[in-house]
Amino acid sequence: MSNILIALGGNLGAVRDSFDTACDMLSQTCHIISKSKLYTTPAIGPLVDGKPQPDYLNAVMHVVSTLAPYDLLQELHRIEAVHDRKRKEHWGSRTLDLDLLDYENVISDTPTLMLPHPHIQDRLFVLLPLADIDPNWTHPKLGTNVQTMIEALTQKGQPL
Ligand code: PH2
Ligand code: MG
Ligand code: MG
Repeated sequence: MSNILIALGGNLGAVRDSFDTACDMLSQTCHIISKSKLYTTPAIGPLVDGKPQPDYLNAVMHVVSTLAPYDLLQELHRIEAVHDRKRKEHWGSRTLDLDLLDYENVISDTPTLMLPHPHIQDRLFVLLPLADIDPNWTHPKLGTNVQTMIEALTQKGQPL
């Protein structure tokens, strides 16, 4: 069994319901150990028709699974697709985004599998829910823990 961290996000449609059904689907291949609280967060990304995108709902969960990293990634993409996820604009609005944050501290830099997720340290919408799961989780590449990464972003004035 491998320890895995997954981020959930969405800002289109009934996002809470999408999170629930995504968890149900994920339970077929993963055992869910813990879930963070749900966070309402301002969208980071381009304006749509000159207006800010709707707020996101974000969460993080800890699961264990025997799926290999790439197979798990495929499964996350399949669950996104079932939720009508369209891959159009970079960082555009989306019904459901499932990001593989960490897989048993594996480091991988191939174009198809980036581990840990390259933006963990840049985004409070990932780090705050992650702190609910484990504030001492340490980034396998940077050697910095969640609490320290949150303090660095807060000092830079990143809104949440
Ligand atoms: N995800 C993005 C782009 N912008 N903004 C918020 N608040 N939350 C997200 O999950 C998010 C985002 C790309 O995946
Ligand atoms: Mg994402
Ligand atoms: Mg994604």
